[in-house]
Amino acid sequence: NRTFPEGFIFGCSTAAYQVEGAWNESGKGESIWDRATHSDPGWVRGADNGDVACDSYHKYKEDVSLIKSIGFDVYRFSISWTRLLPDGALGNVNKAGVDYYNNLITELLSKGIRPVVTLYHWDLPQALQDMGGWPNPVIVDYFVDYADLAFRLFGDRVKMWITLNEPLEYCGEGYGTGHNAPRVNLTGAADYLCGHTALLAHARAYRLYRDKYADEQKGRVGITLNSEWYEPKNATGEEDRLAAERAQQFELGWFAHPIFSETGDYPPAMKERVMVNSLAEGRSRSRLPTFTPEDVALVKGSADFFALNHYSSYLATPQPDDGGRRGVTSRDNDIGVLKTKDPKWPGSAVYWLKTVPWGFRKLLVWVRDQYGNPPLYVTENGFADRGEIHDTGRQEYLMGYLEELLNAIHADGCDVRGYMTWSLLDNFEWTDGYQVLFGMHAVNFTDPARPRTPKESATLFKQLTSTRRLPTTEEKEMCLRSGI
Ligand code: PNW
Repeated sequence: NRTFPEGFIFGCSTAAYQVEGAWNESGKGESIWDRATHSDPGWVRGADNGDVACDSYHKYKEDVSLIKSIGFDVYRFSISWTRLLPDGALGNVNKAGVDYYNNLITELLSKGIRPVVTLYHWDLPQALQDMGGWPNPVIVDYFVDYADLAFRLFGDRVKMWITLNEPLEYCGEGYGTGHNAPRVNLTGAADYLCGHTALLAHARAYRLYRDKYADEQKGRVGITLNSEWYEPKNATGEEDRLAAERAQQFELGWFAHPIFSETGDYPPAMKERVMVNSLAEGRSRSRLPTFTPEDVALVKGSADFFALNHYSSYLATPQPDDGGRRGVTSRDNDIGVLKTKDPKWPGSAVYWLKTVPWGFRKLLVWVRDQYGNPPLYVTENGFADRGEIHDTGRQEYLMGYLEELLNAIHADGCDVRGYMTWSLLDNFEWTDGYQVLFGMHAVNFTDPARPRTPKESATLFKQLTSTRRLPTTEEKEMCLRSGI
């Protein structure tokens, strides 16, 4: 069955720092990505940054017409916290920022496209980082104030909200490995503190919406969690099966278990392992913070739907020396899993992204079983190349992943309600700059006008949204030859 269910939603995603540009225009304040890219330009590949990016701040009408021409139902974009609140705090609301998002939302709705709005896609106000950033629980209050403002300003027209995008990534890479802004390298400690604040900030924003806005605005609020699929390296070995399950719990479970499980709180296996390692390091308590019973109750059930970003899979086997138990503090050692890629899996422009469609289906089934089959939206899924128009790698990827998504719906009974692809445009791919590109439209980043050109996958999506059915390979080829 290649048909998508009645009411299934198609869309595409972007994030403010990756597409907007205008980094200091019309009163916008400085974010941690502005600071990190400017203070150490060589840090990002090609010394690139998001100062101009796709210039969507000025070209949003053109973006909306591209979305319209593909026939998407929704557009997922993020609000730049510092465009609305330059210092991160109420007291200084930037009128130009309010105007920009009002204009974007109006433009979308005038073309029949519904906005899906992410409040936080990694661009923390630098002023809040100066207070310690996400590892400091004071950020909860600032985030709730910001969310309150956004609900009040835009909630009459925005009916689907995402509080945070991928806390696993921005905590793990921003405060753990130091790979992303704000480049804090305190793995196994500050990443867990960040995650704790993130869960509380999300839950408080969710409860605020329910209490103050839901009756009148009738919108829904969720959080976007990302997960790869972990497949046991040796299919018959119990050790590898346990390693794969542990990786799944430490990554998706870290955030999903407190919100979507029956019991709430962190996954038991995660609490136990971090405690054991912490004590082995001579500490008197776990590096993983503790939720009070009130916190557990606050966070449990704090989502109206499950939003999932998924890209690829890993093979899992236990980390041979089980490093954490030897006293080196790191989140990787807490997980204790060696992650590899099967060399047979087709590759992309980045090492971590291989085309493994069946992993998507297994992950969807895992979510169904762990969390009671929640209504689920895929909020990101996509493929990286060098920006070519004849994007066969992306087409193969999308055909494969959408086929497995259909299997998950029709054969496994997963309650998947929508699919948003990453991304509308080639854009600033974080520390990979403009060398690794995920768009269905190419952008010429050397031309000040930043012209957009549809890739072949844009045609494929056009066909998808008009037929609501996944074409066969032959139908796809025919459609590409005729240009719809
Ligand atoms: C997502 N991984 O991040 C982000 O939400 C986007 O902003 C980003 O552009 C997109 O994926 C493509 O990278 C991820 O290594 C980055 O597993 C890397 C991973 C997962 C998610």
